[in-house]
Amino acid sequence: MSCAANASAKKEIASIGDRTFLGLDLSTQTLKACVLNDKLEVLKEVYVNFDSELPEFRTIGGAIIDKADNRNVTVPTIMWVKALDMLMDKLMLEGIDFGKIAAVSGSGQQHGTVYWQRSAEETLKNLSSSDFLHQQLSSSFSVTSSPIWMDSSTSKQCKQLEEAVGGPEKLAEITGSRAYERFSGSQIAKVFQTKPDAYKNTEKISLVSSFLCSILLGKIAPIDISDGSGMNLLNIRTKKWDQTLLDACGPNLAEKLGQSVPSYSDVGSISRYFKERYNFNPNCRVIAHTGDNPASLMGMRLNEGWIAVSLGTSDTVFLWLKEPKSVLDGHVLCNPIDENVYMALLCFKNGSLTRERIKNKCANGSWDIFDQLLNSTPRGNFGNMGLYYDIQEILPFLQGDYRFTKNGSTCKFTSLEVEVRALVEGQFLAKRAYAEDFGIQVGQGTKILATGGASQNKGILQVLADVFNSPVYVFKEANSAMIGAGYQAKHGLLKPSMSYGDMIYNLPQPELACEPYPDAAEIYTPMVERYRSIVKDLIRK
Ligand code: ADP
Ligand code: XUL
Repeated sequence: MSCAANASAKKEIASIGDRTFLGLDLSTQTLKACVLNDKLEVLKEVYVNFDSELPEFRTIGGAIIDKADNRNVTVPTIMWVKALDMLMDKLMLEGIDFGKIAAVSGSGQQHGTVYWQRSAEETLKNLSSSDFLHQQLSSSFSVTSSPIWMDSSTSKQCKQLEEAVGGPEKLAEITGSRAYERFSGSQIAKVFQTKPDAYKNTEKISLVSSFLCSILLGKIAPIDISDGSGMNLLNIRTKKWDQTLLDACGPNLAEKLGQSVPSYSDVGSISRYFKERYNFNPNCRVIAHTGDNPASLMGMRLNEGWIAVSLGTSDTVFLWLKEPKSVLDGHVLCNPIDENVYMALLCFKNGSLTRERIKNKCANGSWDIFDQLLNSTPRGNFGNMGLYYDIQEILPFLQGDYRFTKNGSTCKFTSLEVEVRALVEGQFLAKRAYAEDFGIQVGQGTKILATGGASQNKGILQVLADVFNSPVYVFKEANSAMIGAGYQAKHGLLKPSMSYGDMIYNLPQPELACEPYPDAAEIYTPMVERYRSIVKDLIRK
């Protein structure tokens, strides 16, 4: 579309008084959608859970862990397409008036890659509105199982990427991160090395976010710079792909990735398929999709002095960064709101699914009993400490369960309640230790904003407040990535005439959920030091 035509389409949509915005989140366990009104209030939310509603794909926690080598973690790409069919039907059953949706944006679990077969773009352009998407896109993927962020099978490719630019420090300086197994660059390199024919037959490569966007757009959508900085391929200062890194992964990669765009970019109008099948307004705009953590940053409306802690399938800690910095543990990503600033991100793989395992083992599968056990033990847990890594952890790079009493390591704690507290305290001690190592100030004046599925749990939030010795706040709506995508839909539509700051100015403030107990610093500051020394010893072994 020409600039003039684009501007007039924007104008027409903006004049619709009761317009709405659609925000999607293709997360690890669930595909989520919300419809927001013009005041950014949530009108409707619908979900499709992969394990329970698409049992034919046999995922556990939304993923398939290879039985022969549990470092390989993938998702059948077509499952996500089928989930989108189901989500759209659910929105229709809820009586959503698709004609009022002025713009749509989305978020996706970060780092996962989708491999589009040659001719897939043709298929996307010519989808018939009388058939389901999953029927028509079933042969569109050259690699049928997408590697996702839980994968840790690419240590060899990580080494190659770091060597290509002169070491981990240099890679971190260019891309914001040293090489990480789950990052898309090493995942793409592994596909090239292990499935050369599939790589050759791949016309385009999307991230999970830009894949979802491509379906809505009816053509391959660009990768946005914020999710793009989770690939170890993008120069976070110039916002361009780094040719040396592309070459280290596979041939013709620049062509397969296409040019990256700012996250708020208007990338086109909704495809004919959605106009005809669901009666979307022909002027409905599609705004670039981004990663779930960048989308959460938007949805949580973070200000300076705030640290976000997301307790979803993965646990993450993130915050707004004015300037990029080079760190070896953690990531610097481009910011989804403004391409001149950045965000810091720490990711811990063993989040909710590990908490669920201990809940099932110690609390009969009940969060209420889990909380009772947690609350029946004192802060500091009588000197017991536990580290639980069901799958290969990122920070620190460890796997397995490790338990310690005051006097040294043990294979079993004396009671279920000690185990529950050891898990939750151990998870937050790790977050505080790595946040401090990143240079994040924790303590006086710090405020924590919690989100994600487990942020509904007051007992867990209390431990978070105590370990960080900081108050914890929450929004009523815990799905901040989905909400952030809805905000981005409006932001992308109205930019530059309305800034993100102006857009969110009147929205309600977060609510205080927990305050730290007065003895929190005295108990947990020495425990953070003990955690560091335990981890140092475990890594050395
Ligand atoms: P994702 O977006 O990564 O798919 P969510 O943010 O939707 O994940 O969180 C899902 C997780 O929330 C579930 O795995 C579950 O363990 C956790 N969860 C839901 N309710 C509670 C609760 N009351 N206490 C602790 N965890 C909870
Ligand atoms: C972030 C990360 C995860 C995924 C899934 O680096 O790997 O948080 O985005 O949520």
